[in-house]
Amino acid sequence: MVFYTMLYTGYAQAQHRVNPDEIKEKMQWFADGKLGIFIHYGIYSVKGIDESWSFHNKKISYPDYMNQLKGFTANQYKPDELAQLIKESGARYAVMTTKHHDGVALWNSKYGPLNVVKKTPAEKDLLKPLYDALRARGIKAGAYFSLIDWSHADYPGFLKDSSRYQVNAQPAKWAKYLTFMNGQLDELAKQYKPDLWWFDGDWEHSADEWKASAIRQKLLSYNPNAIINGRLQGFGDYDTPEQNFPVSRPNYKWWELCMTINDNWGYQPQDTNFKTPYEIISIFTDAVSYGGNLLLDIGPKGDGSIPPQEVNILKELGAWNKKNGEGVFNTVAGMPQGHYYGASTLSKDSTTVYLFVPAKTSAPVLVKGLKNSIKKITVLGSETPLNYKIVGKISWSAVPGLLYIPIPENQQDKYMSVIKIELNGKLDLYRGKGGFLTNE
Ligand code: H79
Repeated sequence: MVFYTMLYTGYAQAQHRVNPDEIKEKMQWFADGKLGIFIHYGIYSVKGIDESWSFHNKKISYPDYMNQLKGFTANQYKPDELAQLIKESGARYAVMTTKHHDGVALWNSKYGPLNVVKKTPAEKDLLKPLYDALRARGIKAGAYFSLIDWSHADYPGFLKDSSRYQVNAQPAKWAKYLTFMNGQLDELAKQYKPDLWWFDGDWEHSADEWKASAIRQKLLSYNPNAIINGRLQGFGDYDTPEQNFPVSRPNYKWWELCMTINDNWGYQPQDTNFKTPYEIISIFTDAVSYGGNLLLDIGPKGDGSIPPQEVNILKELGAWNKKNGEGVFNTVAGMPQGHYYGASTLSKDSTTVYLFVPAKTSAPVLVKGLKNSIKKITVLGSETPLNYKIVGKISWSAVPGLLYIPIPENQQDKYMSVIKIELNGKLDLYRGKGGFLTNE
């Protein structure tokens, strides 16, 4: 058994087996959507402890963990209100935990007894009404599904320092687990038709062991347009950095940062370390400027209500998106580093650049190496054209001058202003080193 007591740095993602050219059409809504809301809801919210990991890491006994089943009422779970809040946040998709590593299914699975309909006072399917409410609002519906099921007698892993068996020693037992797991996936595919599958826990087994390729094929046979996240040992469609913000741009064409709104995925009452709206907006715009999405997580309480701090953040984010969304949704990654010290995006036809400017700034914003002439500069939320100045342009050289844009204080956003630069023609950048000729 391996223990991860040191900083774990070797969690390499399996090599992508999917050719981006073959999936680019179905990926378009995801590429345009930019913002998703992740929902971690499960029995762990009753005591407010780590989802599944608390018993796995032996912070609580397995029976005590499972005792939460008795307290899971979901009597304040209001899927319509939740979907409305998600809509208001500006998110284009939502991903709901259908089953975490603890194996507790949130729908009435006929595979095994461990689900909230059969085993908790909630006694209802939590997925159907949410998916319906999301779709009624034009929001894509995603299903988080843990490949790991530490509760299942046929699953090898259990506690951090004890497992039930080794796959190669008992292949028949493993095959039984896969049959169970695939049965649940069939149920989800047929009953809820997820637009997106968000797998988790693939690191416990190889692609061959999971039969990852067959899972992909099966899910696509139900819905060829379903998107599959990158946690299927190479058989997914996009990369999924978790919590850690990428400082250099991820390699794969599509990626999504999943991040908690405070420090935990599920509801934990002692965790009040909420990110501020400004922090969320700056993380969001930074991800988008690198061509990625943000999947922002919320954790409903055991009764299903949403903590007020989370409601507030989603509403603030929504208000910001309403005013500034033009610079984010349906855009593409921004200028390469070196032209502007901050996040930027481009319109799809690359005739407009959007710059993200943290509030409050008194100094003019600087853009370097912009060869295009400028049609107009505005701040989103206002029609008034901004004045700007081009500094250091040498008349006989093709090297562009420096563009300085002062932003009037009364036009600045309280969190993040978006400066819209409309160009004549498609963005054309000078990438040289300052020589007299443009290629130097
Ligand atoms: O559902 C949430 C978390 O419960 C789950 N994913 C999000 C969305 C999650 N928690 N931790 N992780 C995923 C990553 C776990 C990494 C580790 Fe390991 C498992 C560190 C040590 C054991 C993987 C395997 C990395 C090193 C070995």
